Amino acid sequence: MKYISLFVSLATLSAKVSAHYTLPQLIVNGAASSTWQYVRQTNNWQDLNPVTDVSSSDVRCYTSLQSGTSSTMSVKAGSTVGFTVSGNPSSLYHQGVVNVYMAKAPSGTDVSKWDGSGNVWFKIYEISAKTDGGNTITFPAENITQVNFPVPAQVPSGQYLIRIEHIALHVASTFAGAQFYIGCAQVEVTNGGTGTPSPLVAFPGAYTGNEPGILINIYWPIPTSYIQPGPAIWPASGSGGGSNPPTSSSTTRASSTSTISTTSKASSTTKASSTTSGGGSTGGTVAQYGQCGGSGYTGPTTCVSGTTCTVLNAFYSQCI
Ligand SMILES: *[C@@H]1O[C@H](CO)[C@@H](O)[C@H](O)[C@H]1NC(C)=O
Ligand SMILES: [Cu+2]
Repeated sequence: MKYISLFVSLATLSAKVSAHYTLPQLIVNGAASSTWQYVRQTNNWQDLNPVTDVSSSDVRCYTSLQSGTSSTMSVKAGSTVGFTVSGNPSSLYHQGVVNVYMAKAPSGTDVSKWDGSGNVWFKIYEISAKTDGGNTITFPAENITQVNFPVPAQVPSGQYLIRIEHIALHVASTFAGAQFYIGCAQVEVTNGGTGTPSPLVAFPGAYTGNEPGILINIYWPIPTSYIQPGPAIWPASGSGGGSNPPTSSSTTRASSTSTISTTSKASSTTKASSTTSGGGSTGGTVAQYGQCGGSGYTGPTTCVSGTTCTVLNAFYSQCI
């Protein structure tokens, strides 16, 4: 009896000290795969620690100490896939936001032999924060045990990496305080469309760490708005005149059980304060929501017409 209670209190203590996690299982057709079957095993598979240096190559797939490859799963364009959370507890326990990116392996290159380098990543999904002008900030991804999202129907067929990141923001008020929990799955998209994904970003490269959605004190003063890090989602909702991807995805919040696909909390994840267009810069003009200034920034500073370069912090000005 003594033994058991000692064990329990130690377990409780360690859960508090290192409430970290991994994203080791791909969910396809509602079923979770084995751990690290289709998701490349990450460096933190045992210690569960996050990446905090956004300039490190590990911000891409977090596999620098691992073999870096896994098996490749077939998924239909337009279908819903997901990642499970594994940890202590097995949920996105920290307050933060989620982004999901895809990158197509160059033709002729097997995705299992590809590292995902270059300007190849486009964002397909996000779970942002919700704000109401300064009274509250809430994180719809908080405590969810899996992240489900559609593979856009417009994605061309072929082999891809799907990269999920959860950016935990509980200690993000100093530079490199934000914690990145990352996983990359290998998939073969079938029944694909004819879209041209954009904008394309690189990892590392997509973030400087000074973005107002990464370098942020979420507690005080309560942020009046939240700007989701990264480019706009592709395809932009309502664009193209073609078929739009499903806009609703289900998430599963942590509950007393950790089984997959029970107690699903449907959330329509409308992007309250997120970007739906622009995000990058073309030529000498910065698109809406792109960076246009800040300490250390050397890129273009002219905002596309209709937007104004606005200082958000000493390191980041944005066209809004
Ligand atoms: C998440 O879980 C923690 C710990 O159980 C709890 O304190 C918190 O209120 C939960 N948050 C949400 C949004 O469910
Ligand atoms: Cu943690």
